[in-house]
Amino acid sequence: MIACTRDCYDTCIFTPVYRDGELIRLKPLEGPPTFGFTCARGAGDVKRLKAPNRVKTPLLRGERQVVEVSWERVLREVAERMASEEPHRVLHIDYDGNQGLLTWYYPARLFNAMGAASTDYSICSSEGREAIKLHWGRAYGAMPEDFSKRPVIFWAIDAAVSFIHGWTLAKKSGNRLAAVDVWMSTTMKNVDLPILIKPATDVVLALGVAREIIQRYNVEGGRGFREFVKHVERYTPTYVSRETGVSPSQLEELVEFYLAKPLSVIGMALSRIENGGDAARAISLLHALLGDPGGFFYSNSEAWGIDFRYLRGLHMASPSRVVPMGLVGSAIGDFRFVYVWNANPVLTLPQGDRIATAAARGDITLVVHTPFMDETAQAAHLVLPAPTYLEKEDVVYSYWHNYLIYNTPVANPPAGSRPEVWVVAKLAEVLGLDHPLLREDPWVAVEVALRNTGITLSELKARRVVPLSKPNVGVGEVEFYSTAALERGLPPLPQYKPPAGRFVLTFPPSPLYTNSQFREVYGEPPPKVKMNPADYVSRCVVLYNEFGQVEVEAEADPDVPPGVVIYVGVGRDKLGRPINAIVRGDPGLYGGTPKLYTTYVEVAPC
Ligand SMILES: Nc1nc2c(c(=O)[nH]1)N[C@H]1C(S)=C(S)[C@@H](COP(=O)(O)OP(=O)(O)OC[C@H]3O[C@@H](n4cnc5c(=O)[nH]c(N)nc54)[C@H](O)[C@@H]3O)O[C@H]1N2
Ligand SMILES: Nc1nc2c(c(=O)[nH]1)N[C@H]1C(S)=C(S)[C@@H](COP(=O)(O)OP(=O)(O)OC[C@H]3O[C@@H](n4cnc5c(=O)[nH]c(N)nc54)[C@H](O)[C@@H]3O)O[C@H]1N2
Ligand code: SF4
Ligand SMILES: [Mo]
Repeated sequence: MIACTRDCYDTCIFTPVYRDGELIRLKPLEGPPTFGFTCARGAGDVKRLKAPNRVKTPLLRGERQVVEVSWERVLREVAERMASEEPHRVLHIDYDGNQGLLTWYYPARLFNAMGAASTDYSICSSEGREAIKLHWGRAYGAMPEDFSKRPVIFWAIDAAVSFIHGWTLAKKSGNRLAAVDVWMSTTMKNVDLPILIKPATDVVLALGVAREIIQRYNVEGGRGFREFVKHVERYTPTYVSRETGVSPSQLEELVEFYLAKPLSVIGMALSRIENGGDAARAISLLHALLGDPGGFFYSNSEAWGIDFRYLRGLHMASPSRVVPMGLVGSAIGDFRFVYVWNANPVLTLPQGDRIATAAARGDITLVVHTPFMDETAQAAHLVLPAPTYLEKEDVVYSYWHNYLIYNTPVANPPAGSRPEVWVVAKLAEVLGLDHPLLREDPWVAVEVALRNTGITLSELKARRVVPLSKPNVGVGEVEFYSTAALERGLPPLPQYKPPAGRFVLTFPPSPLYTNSQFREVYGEPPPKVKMNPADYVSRCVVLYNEFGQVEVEAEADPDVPPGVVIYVGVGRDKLGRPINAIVRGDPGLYGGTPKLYTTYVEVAPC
């Protein structure tokens, strides 16, 4: 069995199917957590192995052309250029292209051991996680089985597209479903109670619901309850309706929905939305009011006890500088050497295009370790070929379900490719870097990182798929008024700052891609936005703001309310420029995530 390592709630488990010794298909596990079905990417994975954009040998960009070189040569080049820069001018950018413990986490040890600069890993979900923790001390919560036991509300998540197993469990249960979104997404169209909300105003709606619950439900209170009651006083139905666009009668329906003790799926997207950390806090507190501390789900990545810091070597070494991911593009001038693995920052980070520009100008040396020739690899001076998850050994966890999986290769990697742990060990050797972090074998590091999970590595290797024990979230105290926040100089109660801007550009997921992956199978996402018919000005529009401009096709779509501009997926404009050239990078207050889903733009005909 093997688990999909993509950045996805579901972490599907498959049995490989072979014909004449060759992998032809991945068969989804019939039981939990995969229930016999998967997504378009899971179904297309095998095709991707031999895609024309696979990187098969190390590449060196010369003056005029890209040439294939040996590993020995490429490692020497990387090491020489890296060693010639001061550590704080060396930046590593890695994210969740593959969620394996060895692929993603362990390799950071090389850079931490040398005191290089790191990002803060904030691009996706840290804002909401840190925000919820201010009240609960944890951000994890409900488990897969809870999805079929009670009504479910999908708040700021198009689960029918991005979280197909959670969505299907809820849908098949026959329980009532609700959703809160800024447009009529697939999820919104398929729930009993769809609540269309103005962008970035979710915290107001949640506090408005809180006010109503307090007035008619026998709330027992808890630490800081009185301050909270006072705080929500001003979130009257009239105020809620004015700010959010949700009518008092819809608010009433939502209150009724909450009184039935639903499960709240707090979309990680709230991390990327203005006031979104505050919204996540407020939604989680509704479950405190209802006396139901296990009633919300955000991300369970920290529920299993895996020591990610240990894998990265942060128990023993620290980066010389930490850059918020949203500011990497604008701060690229501070660096001279950038090493990327497991991410495609030129396309996926705010103003990530500046990384490519800096590389083209020779301001930085850019090195990329990847299985695929993505935008970042195309901009790189040195490209190192990596095996995909189907071609290497790893340990995989999920941020939703509690299965831990030992992956072993089900296909042969390109002969010239090397896994991440091999590359960092070799680089340490060529650099002459002798550090205890790098002397520890990667598998020993995994063994130690799993010590608090209740399972040993040898047990995992023998059983291959192991359900980890679930934390008891039914107990433990909540702080309505967060003293943890006060200590950090943060607002103790969820705050609201009215959004400002005529048009908000936002990004729902596409069923065909995971972030920037799978374009070799399904083609490029169309460079197109959807807008309300009343906002439609032309078939081709320029979206612009203080960061720059992009040119895209426009489509009038009544599913999109006025003022909202929808770009599906993570892609480029008509001229090939990353859409992210114009998204916001300013970090969120709690966990640093940039508010890219609330990007203010102006719209003009081309
Ligand atoms: N098919 C597919 N699945 C994926 C991914 C993918 O790219 N494709 N990406 C994976 C990754 S990396 C992640 S982090 C998760 C993403 O999952 P999440 O981040 O949890 O949410 P999404 O499903 O992307 O949907 C975000 C929704 O937020 C809505 N939205 C935008 N602004 C606002 C607002 O102000 N308020 C409210 N209420 N809603 C708003 C958007 O319209 C969209 O429908 O999915 C993972 N799964
Ligand atoms: N405009 C816009 N921007 C977004 C988003 C959005 O919705 N809209 N979503 C944001 C979110 S939620 C996230 S999580 C980020 C995701 O940002 P990224 O993590 O950068 O996105 P991915 O496309 O998942 O990563 C793809 C890259 O991972 C690498 N990769 C895959 N498997 C492996 C492997 O086994 N080994 C190595 N070495 N490399 C591998 C490949 O180079 C591939 O190109 O993007 C963010 N940016
Ligand atoms: S991308 Fe998500 S739904 Fe698709 S195969 Fe991977 S884990 Fe499953
Ligand atoms: Mo993400």
